[in-house]
Amino acid sequence: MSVEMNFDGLVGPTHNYAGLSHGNIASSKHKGKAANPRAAALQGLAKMRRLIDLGLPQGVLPPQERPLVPGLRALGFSGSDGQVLESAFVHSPALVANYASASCMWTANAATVTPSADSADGRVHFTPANLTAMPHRALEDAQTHRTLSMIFGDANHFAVHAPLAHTPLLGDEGAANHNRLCYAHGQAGVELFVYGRDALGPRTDLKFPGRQTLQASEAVARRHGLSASHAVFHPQSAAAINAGAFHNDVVCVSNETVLFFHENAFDAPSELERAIKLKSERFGFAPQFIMAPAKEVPLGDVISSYLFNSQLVTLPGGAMALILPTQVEETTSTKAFVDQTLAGDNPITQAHYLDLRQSMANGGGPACLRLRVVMDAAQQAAVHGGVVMSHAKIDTLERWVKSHYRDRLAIEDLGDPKFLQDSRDALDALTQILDLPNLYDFQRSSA
Ligand code: SUG
Repeated sequence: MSVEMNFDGLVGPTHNYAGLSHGNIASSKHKGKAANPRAAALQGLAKMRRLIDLGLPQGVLPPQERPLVPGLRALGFSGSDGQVLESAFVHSPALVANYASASCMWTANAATVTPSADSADGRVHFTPANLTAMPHRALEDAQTHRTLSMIFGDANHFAVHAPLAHTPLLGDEGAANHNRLCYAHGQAGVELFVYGRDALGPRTDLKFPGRQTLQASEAVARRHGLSASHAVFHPQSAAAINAGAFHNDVVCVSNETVLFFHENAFDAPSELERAIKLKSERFGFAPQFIMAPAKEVPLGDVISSYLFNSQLVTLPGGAMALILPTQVEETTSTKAFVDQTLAGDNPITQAHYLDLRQSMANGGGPACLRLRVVMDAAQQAAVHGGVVMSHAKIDTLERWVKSHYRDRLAIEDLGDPKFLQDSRDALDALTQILDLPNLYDFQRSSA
């Protein structure tokens, strides 16, 4: 039987607020504030624990090596690793902030995933996202590719593609701009690719970057062996991007037959509904559209609370549940909409609110923190066991966080060689817990 497994990003020890993401309102608002990496990582682990308690399989993706000394060295800084970091920081704290971000925690941006029910060759396909739109995020894809290749290494079951080329033509933000609709996870379905910009089309009036391009979405679909009968391509609305919905998953989430979204998420939502309905007929299901009207739920409330950046999951008994950030409960319009949805004639019957404030302050809610991978039993058995979560493993990771992570991190700490060493010690210990030896550059170069 097929299940959907969420692979959450483990928050790295360098979690900080550098205000790096233009167009991400929370990131800009918290620029320069001190962060609490320890609380951030524990909040993320508490979410994983909650999902396990709800009966769902849960995996983890390890953080990347940051500060990324090889990246700084490639810019011409020299000396020991500590000297590279110090001299780069003297030159430009902002530059080091880009090479020190813990942004890979938002694993919805790690890759786009096509389950075997949709792909031409019956394997699960992954394309690591190149994240070219943001300088700090564009540093992630090489390690993401390596990490996914280690975890999903069995080529009989999985195909991990190389990331798309780093060109403005092919800006790819991964699963954050990808939704899937189907009767049940293991069955063939419709994959909805939402793009922010047509890189070959006329210039638009976007105030903030339209990160995902149509050309990247089309390339991913082709590589994954998705036939035209499975794929729908639709633009994000400029109104949503300009209001701060830098990824489509800030205004929309899907699960099985349900598309849950805001009225302003897409231009021409009725055209989108028509296109999905047409394709879903072939796969024998009727999609259900749950749209929040702008007059009841203002777009501003959606973006500050992250109502649609919820996880929408099917629990073992068949009930559908929303996993939401506490900000949704604290915002009158979004709380009312959730209550109305639970009482309405639709499959969503549960809402669970979680405190993810550390990640939320950088624009990352529950849905940003997870990569969904649908797998059958044989595919699940082929996943690298070290990253499969259990209560015992979460206990171990909590202890690891408590012994290695700081509870306060400010921008001025990022250039400190002692901080570099502490972060490496933490990651080195982590590779033992997750049984991923030599995952990081610093481990391979000192081997
Ligand atoms: O890419 N924030 C991330 C948030 C990503 C959220 N992911 C999804 N919506 N799926 C981003 O903008 C902020 C880092 C900083 O400012 O220091 C950051 O990268």
